[in-house]
Amino acid sequence: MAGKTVITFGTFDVFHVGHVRVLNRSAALGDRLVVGVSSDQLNFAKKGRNPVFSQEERLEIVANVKAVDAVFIEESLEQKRDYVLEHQASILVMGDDWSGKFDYLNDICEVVYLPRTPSVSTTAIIEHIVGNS
Ligand code: C2G
Repeated sequence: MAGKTVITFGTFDVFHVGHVRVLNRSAALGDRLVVGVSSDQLNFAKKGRNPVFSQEERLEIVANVKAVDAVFIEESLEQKRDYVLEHQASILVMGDDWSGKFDYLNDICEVVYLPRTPSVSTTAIIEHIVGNS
């Protein structure tokens, strides 16, 4: 496959500007951007709550972002190596809340952590809507 493939992962629930920025910045690091969208089950395991939007809805939203070339469902955090190899990615991008956590994949790809957009999060949006802040 010609060019550099970038891969990134996330839940992308209640899609917001922090999400679109990390996707744009990820895409700018290569020629093709592939995104693993966390399954509902993985999200529940990580965060202890169900996402607002289902995995099919989140997948559809992310697939329709201009910077994104391909999407798939991420079933487990432990399968990162398989996903990187399967999609022939040469760069793995994660938000810096995961800093250092995926350095062990350095043998098969470059691992880049990007700073999060300040003051926006799915949790804050949900709290705002329910009137807690
Ligand atoms: N993000 C950001 N700025 C924010 C919020 C999120 O840059 N204010 C980024 C995160 O750093 C991540 C992406 O947007 O790169 C998706 O964020 P989440 O949906 O919160 O992703 P997460 O649940 O951490 O899932 O395999 C790892 C997981 O799937 C990552």
